[in-house]
Amino acid sequence: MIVPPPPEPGGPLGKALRRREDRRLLMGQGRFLDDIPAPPGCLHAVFVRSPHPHARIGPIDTAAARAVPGVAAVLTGRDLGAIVAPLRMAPPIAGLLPMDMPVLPTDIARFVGDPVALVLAASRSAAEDAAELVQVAWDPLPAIASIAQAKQAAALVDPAVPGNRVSRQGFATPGLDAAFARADRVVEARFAQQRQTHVPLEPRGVLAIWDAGREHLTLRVGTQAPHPYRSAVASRLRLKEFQVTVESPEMGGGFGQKIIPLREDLCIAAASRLLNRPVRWRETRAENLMTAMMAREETIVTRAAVATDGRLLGLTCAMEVDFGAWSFFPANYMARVVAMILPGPYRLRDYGYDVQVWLTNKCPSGPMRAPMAVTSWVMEGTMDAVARELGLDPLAVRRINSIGDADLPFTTATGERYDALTPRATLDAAAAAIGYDALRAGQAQPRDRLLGIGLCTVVESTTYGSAFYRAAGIPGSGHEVATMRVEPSGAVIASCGLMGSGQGYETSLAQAAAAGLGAALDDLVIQIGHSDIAPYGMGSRGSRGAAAGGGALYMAGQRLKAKVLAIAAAMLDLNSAAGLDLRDGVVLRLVEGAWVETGLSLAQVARTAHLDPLRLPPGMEPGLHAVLAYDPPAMTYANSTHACAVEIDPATGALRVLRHVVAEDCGTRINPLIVAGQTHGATAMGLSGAMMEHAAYAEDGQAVAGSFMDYAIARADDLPAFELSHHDTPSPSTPAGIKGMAEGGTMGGIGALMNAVNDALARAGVHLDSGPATPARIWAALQAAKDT
Ligand code: MCN
Repeated sequence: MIVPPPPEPGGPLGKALRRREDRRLLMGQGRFLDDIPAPPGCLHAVFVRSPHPHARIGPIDTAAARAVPGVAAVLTGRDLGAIVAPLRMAPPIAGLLPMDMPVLPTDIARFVGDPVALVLAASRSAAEDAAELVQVAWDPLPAIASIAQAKQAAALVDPAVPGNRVSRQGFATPGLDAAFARADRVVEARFAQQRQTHVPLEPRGVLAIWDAGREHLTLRVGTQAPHPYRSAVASRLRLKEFQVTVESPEMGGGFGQKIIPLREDLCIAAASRLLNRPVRWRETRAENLMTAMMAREETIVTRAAVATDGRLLGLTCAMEVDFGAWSFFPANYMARVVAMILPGPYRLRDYGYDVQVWLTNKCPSGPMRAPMAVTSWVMEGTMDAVARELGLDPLAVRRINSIGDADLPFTTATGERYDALTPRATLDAAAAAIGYDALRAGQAQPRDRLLGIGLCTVVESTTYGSAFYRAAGIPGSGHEVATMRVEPSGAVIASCGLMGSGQGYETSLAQAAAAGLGAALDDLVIQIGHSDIAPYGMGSRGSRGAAAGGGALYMAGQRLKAKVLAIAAAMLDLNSAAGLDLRDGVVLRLVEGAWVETGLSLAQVARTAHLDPLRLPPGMEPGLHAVLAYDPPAMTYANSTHACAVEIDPATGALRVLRHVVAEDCGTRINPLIVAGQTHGATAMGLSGAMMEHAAYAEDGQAVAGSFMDYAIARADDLPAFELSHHDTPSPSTPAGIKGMAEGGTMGGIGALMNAVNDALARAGVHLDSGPATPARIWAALQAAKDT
């Protein structure tokens, strides 16, 4: 596909406009799921869940629950299994073991919170009361609570997965052994990231309305991907897609948790159909923390072959991932990401990895903002380990290895192609902005607090075109479809298959669409989040929204603009549209090198297109609309460098982030204010995860973080004011040069924070190779060093 050149300056692209949606959100006028009144006859749903990490499910006695006034039904897996097919968790990929996940298990519960029954009542309180009366004859089984236990295989999490290992994938360049043979030193480093969960401000929920007369199901549900969600519901409920409408109201965060329907959604949809009543479910915070979806529990050991000057000759990475009881994305995705992202911004020619994915009796895992967010910490922590071992400065080690302009285009050891990447520039900018040299000098002064500086350069995969899925062996497409209609008044309605959970799409996508068409922003609206209004699209994930969705809208606008100008030429009695342009809704003409107004507007052209078609050029279709599908390149990479300064009180382990600088490059920024907001949010998520979040389990597999008293997330006063700078290096291979950026902050935040903590602790001869970096864990590490 030929990618059009970047737009002319002065258009809507690149304007730091305030978000259109914020007015209603800040005024309390947003319409979230709970703001939608319950339809007449609506039932409220509460799930009965397993208190055991692993247990055989005996008979379920629902009599007492059914006797509670207001209770309409108590359903189990036997009732629902008849009308909902199980979720197929691992696609049929060679080397991967497929696993079927029943909507409600009837035989074995695999983790604390596994749902086993569904109570439906006229009120939420009646459903809650009744749920407590459901009697399940549990027969507890030995639980697998860690990878170490999974390896012993005293019990199997899934009978279809012998040895509890769901996948193992490896790779090595042919020159890897030689690289290690010629190394002056081999530096080993270990990284263990703790299990975390997404914590959207608004937990999950769904309102299902089955219309028996029309045999049609309407689901009002916050989803990042309305069409794939609808397809999954339709196929699991054995309906046709035109029998299901998915309407996403405003969404209070998703972070990867709200892409596909999870089991609860399917149960609610099925219950509505079965009982022919509207059914509403609202997840509690405890359910969201313990049972929705988790991520990030990974342990990695790297071995770096280096020369004494710090040059990286080769690297191996052995990763073990604890997936919990199921995974909502293919296990081979892990290895793909380690291949794709982990080598990051360095000239690493020889690389090998071994990725093993294990099942345990914990909450299932799935996509969470920044796939394998740990990779940047791993690579950048390895650079720090190399610097420590060789007595070199960490910044110098990065500079000597960093991919510079002269290296581009660069093909990584695993075949990824970097074109417009600026890691060297962002590294220098972040180091300068934080005052790296002055901080290092300050570290050498006597002080009662330990001062640490952490650097982390991120190469962020964005766009995920279809070629990515083909190459990775993962079913799926990366294209996005945009539609654009200009109504007779000149009002423009544009749409695509994305759905925002806080990204400000109504503003940024409007900017992309208006820039392509040349419409005035105020005349254009983005309509998304409705399966029957928006064209089928892949949804919001993997930082693809700006490039794939924004790109499709931009190109649809350009396609429509060509028609607008052809009509304008006919209206102006010109032979061709050459020398005409549409900007800000006004048709301009190039006269002696200057653009002058023709007196025609988009509205006049639109009126002619719709209502006076005989004035159109011969053979032209009436109306003014365009549909365009855009499949972006396999991958477009953005980059950024985070620099973080922290202070640790050695007496208490208290950690304070003094400053956090981000220098980033996501190509052409559609809306710099939104990019800044996304960087803030993503970085906050990374820092929060590194400092305190922990979806903890006890050794027996019991979930122990079920409220915000146990699961800490950073508050504003835990975080510094972020200091941002930008390098706008347009991508040569996307419309208008746009790259995505929404996840890099999370990766950089984790890496920079952990590296800063370890830089500070190194003053006391201590190293923390596992998260979270809580005061208690920092203090314990300092104490242990003192005691030895
Ligand atoms: N943008 C821009 N110019 C660019 C790149 C991005 O103006 N060059 C804008 C985009 O137009 C979009 C936003 O920044 O409004 C993010 O764009 P992009 O990086 O393409 O990411 P996506 O649109 O694909 O969003 C998904 C991404 C992911 S994967 C998660 S998870 C996530 C996230 O975005 N979850 C979020 N950001 C979130 N923000 C909020 N508030 N809540 C979530 O749940």
